Amino acid sequence: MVERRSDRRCRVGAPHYARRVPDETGPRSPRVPGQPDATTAPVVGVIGGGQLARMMQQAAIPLGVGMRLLAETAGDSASLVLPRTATGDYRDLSTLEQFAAECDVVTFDHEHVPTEHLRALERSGVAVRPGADALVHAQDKATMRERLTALGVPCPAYAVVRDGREVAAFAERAGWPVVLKTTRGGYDGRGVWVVAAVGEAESVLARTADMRAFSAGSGAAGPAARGGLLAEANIPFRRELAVLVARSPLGQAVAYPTVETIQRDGICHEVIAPAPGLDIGLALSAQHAALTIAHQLGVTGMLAVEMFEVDGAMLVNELAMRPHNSGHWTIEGAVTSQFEQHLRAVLDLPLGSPRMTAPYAVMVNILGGARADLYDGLVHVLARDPGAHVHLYGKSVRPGRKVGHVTVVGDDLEDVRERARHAAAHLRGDPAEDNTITTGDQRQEQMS
Ligand code: AIR
Repeated sequence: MVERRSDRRCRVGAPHYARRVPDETGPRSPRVPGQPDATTAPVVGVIGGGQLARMMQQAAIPLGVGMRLLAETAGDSASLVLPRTATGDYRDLSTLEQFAAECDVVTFDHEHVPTEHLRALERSGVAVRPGADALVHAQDKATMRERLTALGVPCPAYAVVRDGREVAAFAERAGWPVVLKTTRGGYDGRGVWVVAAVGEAESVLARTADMRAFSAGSGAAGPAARGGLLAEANIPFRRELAVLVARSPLGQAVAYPTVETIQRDGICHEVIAPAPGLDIGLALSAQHAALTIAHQLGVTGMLAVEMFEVDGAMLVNELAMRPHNSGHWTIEGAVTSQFEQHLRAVLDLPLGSPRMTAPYAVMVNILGGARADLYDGLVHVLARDPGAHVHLYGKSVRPGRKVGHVTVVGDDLEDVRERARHAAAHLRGDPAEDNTITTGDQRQEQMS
């Protein structure tokens, strides 16, 4: 049995905000590289070493909070900036147990850790945040749809389908095209297909047969989805919205302003905060829905709720329980960034203000493009716009991969948007891209 750090001195999750004091009688924690002897600050363990973990580390520094990483490789985006990085397989329970023993609380940079391993960690007393019972709703899309529907949260029509006949029966009521999604493991457009006929659906089912058989056998999928794909109605939305909320184990919760997200091929390209021209009633009901979901599901940490705006109402599309791309703007555009908020929430510290620091913030992703070395574009961008905030993730450039982002905040939305777009397009090596992204408002104008 591994002695856990939390056995020795952890008070994370105590229903108060007391500062921890070293236990005079108990064994003292060994000196940990990168953390002074004197501190009683907790150590947050993050599973996954991508850009989200990297930006969490950036937020841990001013709080004086320790962070350990379980990354896949020493070259991962966050491994490059964190001295206390373990490398290993997040699908291996003993690796997870050893890692958790060095941390006061365990959280995530992605949703791929097997649910049964999280439950095993919880049974042995590890503070997993968000907990497995909450996180499963972000891991398994069929489980999420069932639960949200039971809670009365508006969602697109859906069914779990295992063969062409079931897809056809679903299309009878929801219409073609149908959106097919793997229930687990997909992100950034991966694991999603839009099919217009039974034959196309059958070919997706055939291509995913091995993966579906594996998840049915391993128990990775929820009971509803075992061996199936999620079929959803293709929603003719006006635009996509997202709400980020944070909730602590104590139950304190805050909501960030409702934002517009602009996606292409399932990948987020741009985020505008707040969503321009959004009806105030709809903005508030979106925030209310996100807070209700966080409360009902018992989420701890950040929750991102992605939504479709349709005819003055909203439908929930996806959930994520970690800092999310729709909240990168908060680093400069809000009093408390989503990364700091996530750390505060998983440590059960008082939450910070989600208020914006300027009337508008626009974040544009840098997706892997023509330029192999992003640094080559930096001089131009920094010289052209001293107010632009550039974030490069240290990742190798692959086409379409999220390798950085730019945020600009200010009073004039058009100005802020143009500057963020230009900087991101130049960094990816494609200045011609500047004007190709349209917002929901512009799309509406073009259609009318
Ligand atoms: N991520 C997690 N879920 C969705 C996204 N985009 C972030 C995490 C993860 C990284 O993207 O930070 O570690 C993986 O990026 P990539 O480009 O290596 O697939």
